[in-house]
Amino acid sequence: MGIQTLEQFISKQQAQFPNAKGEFTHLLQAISLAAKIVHREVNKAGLADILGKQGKQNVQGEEQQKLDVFADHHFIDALEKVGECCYLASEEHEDGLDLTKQSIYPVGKYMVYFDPLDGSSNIDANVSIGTIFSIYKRVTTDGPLTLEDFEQLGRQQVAAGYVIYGSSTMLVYTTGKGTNGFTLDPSIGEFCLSHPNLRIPSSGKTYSVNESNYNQFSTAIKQYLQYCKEQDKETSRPYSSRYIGSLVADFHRNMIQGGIFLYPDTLAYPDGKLRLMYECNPLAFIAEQAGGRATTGLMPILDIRPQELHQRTPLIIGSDKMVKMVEWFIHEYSTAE
Ligand code: P6P
Repeated sequence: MGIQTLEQFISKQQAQFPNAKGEFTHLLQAISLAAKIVHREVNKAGLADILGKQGKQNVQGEEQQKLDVFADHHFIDALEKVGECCYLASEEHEDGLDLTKQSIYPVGKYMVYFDPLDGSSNIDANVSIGTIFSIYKRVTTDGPLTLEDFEQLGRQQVAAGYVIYGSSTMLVYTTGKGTNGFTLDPSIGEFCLSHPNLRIPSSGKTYSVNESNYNQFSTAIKQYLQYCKEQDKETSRPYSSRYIGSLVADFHRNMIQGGIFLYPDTLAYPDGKLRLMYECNPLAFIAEQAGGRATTGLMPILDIRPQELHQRTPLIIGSDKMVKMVEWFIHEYSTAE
């Protein structure tokens, strides 16, 4: 089967909806454009003076790398100009952008939450980094956005995806009909279908967690990590430990090879470190659509009722059987405690 570009793939998907007006197609094209622009800068970051700190802190209080700012600017620019969005929320900004109130461009029905460049503290170390995006349709039909629009569950996402800027740049996304992966061919400037109908293997041989937090974990999580290290041929244990410290890179590895990623609550992050709206919900939607599983340990990530834009949640995500095993440990030890 010859090359199928992202544009061709999206058009084929749109053809299944006779009364589709192409709004969603335009939205994905805008995301693809911004991803290509970020790809270009990430791939020459070592050369340009773009490396190093911008000297400003973002709302997370983290040193803001210039590439962060660059990526944030280009995703906002592309998403505002496409005229299909009514709300844009970025990890880099305290408040979302309500386009129904302030845009010189046409306003549409899509709400986009995104982390423009996650793992950016790894840029100087040339470690893979990524963009994560989550797309909802507004619930209200027009006028100002209301709580009903902002409180939508992760299960109500119409699409979610990530871009991983690694040895190759890939765009992986779902619209609720399975998960597909596209690899950027820089020689033609197109994302080409490379991983049709991605499925996370139901089990894997690696676990991914920042073990330096071990002493802060619950008994259940500690017991699960011991379980990972035990010798058991039948379940390919002991698992290998793989932790890149870049969420998209750790998640993508598990998408391809199977495995589990855990960022449980710790003393430093009692609600977990990772963000619900633009990290955990999109990855949970992608994982479930690929046959995987995503939980806080007590409930599915996609069923959390959002309260505020930058809220955090514990995250356990990856191969279905491995995530279920952690849930079993949590159930066993919570009834015991
Ligand atoms: P820790 C990167 O800063 C990030 O937000 C995610 O990409 C990554 O999974 C996590 O934090 C790493 O956190 O505490 O293990 O360094």
